[in-house]
Amino acid sequence: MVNNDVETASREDLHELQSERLRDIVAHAYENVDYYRETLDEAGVSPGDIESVDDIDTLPFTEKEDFRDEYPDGMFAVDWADVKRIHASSGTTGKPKVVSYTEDDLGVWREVMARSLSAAGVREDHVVQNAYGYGLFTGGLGFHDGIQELGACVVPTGGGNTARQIDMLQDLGSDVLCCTPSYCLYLAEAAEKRGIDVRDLPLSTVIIGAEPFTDPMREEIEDALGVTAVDVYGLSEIIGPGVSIECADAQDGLHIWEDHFYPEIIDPATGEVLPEGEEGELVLTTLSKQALPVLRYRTGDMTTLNYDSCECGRTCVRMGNVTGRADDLLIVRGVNVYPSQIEEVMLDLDEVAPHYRIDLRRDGSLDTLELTVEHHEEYAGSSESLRETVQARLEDVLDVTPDSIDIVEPGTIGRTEVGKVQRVYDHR
Ligand code: DLL
Repeated sequence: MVNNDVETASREDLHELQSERLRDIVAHAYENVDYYRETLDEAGVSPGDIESVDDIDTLPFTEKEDFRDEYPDGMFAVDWADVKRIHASSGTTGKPKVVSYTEDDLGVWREVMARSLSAAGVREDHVVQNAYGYGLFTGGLGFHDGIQELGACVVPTGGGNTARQIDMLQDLGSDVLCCTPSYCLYLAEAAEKRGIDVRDLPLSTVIIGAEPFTDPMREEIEDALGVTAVDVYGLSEIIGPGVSIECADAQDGLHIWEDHFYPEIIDPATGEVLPEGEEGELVLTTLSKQALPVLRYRTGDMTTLNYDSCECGRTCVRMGNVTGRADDLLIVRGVNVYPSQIEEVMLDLDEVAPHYRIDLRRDGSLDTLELTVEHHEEYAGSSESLRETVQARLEDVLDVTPDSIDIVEPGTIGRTEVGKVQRVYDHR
């Protein structure tokens, strides 16, 4: 462990630390950010009303649109002279969310990333290949700094350039690879085309995040690369990667570094805080960030919280694997469909490769759902019989059946070499 005292603190001590930090951060946000002064005043809450984290639900939520409205620096709580790093999250529409860090914030980020890597089983003598994109995206530099803070060796390959990525894995014998789950599969596939089986390389762990993935997808990755796949979670508005991670010991939920990030789960429809264990939208409050304090941020990510003690000895709460976002819900002819439901079916079928896309269109007033899936390299049967199998399996889990299921050759569906994979295309 990197910070034994905090990582194994008693829940009481943690509560006290969180309460002290929350009081300070609310005051800091109120005093330095017009947006927070206005929203807290409107809600009739003053910083002095916050005595402990138990009062957190009196604070209003912050939403993605608020970041966009305050673009670029309206949410900053320090002078530009104290801002030492900028990142931004792209988003598919509208303005990016610009996020900032003071020198101390960068220190916190390095530490939570080092804690995360250590929890994932990375050691000082490991060679860690970092294939997250460097630049405004928080993945590349966030991992880079954390790997160095831990004292391991970083290979800063960044995103893309797959041929070189494979050379490095082979020639340097990298122990750990950090990249998105979809890129793991792409890399294994590209290596195979060059006659290299990644399973024969020394690589033992991949640290995957930045995109939702289901458990069957993780198994597919572990099989294809012969590794342990550890789930890492984070978002730019809160800090970047390093909000939470699975420990290699239990691989059963992601430990949230609660001394810096306070989690709640709410009902996305009503905003009501849900009891422990129930699934809902994750809301996070930064407890220490100076440049960009964020109060009760609605992440849009759906998960659960588990406060049971963990076999690794860490006492901080664990969140469930995020398989989707509150706004992922696809409404097709009035029926709710989550892409993760389709993914689970696809990955459960040996005849199907882990590559698919979902297209939604509107035909007159009717929605249509088209599914395209690649058959597995070794599948020798007919497309028609595979289509029937896929259709029957989907009918078991969905209340709406796809209007078309297209079985295509391996390699037909576009791969994502850089950035986040897109599997759903809503043309409506
Ligand atoms: O994706 C930070 C990151 C980089 C995390 C590298 C992990 C590894 P953003 O670009 O701001 O930041 O996107 C954040 O990505 O709200 C989730 O919807 C999604 N996401 C991130 N990690 C996971 C994960 C980075 N492990 C958004 N599982 C978040 C599922 C994830 N979704």
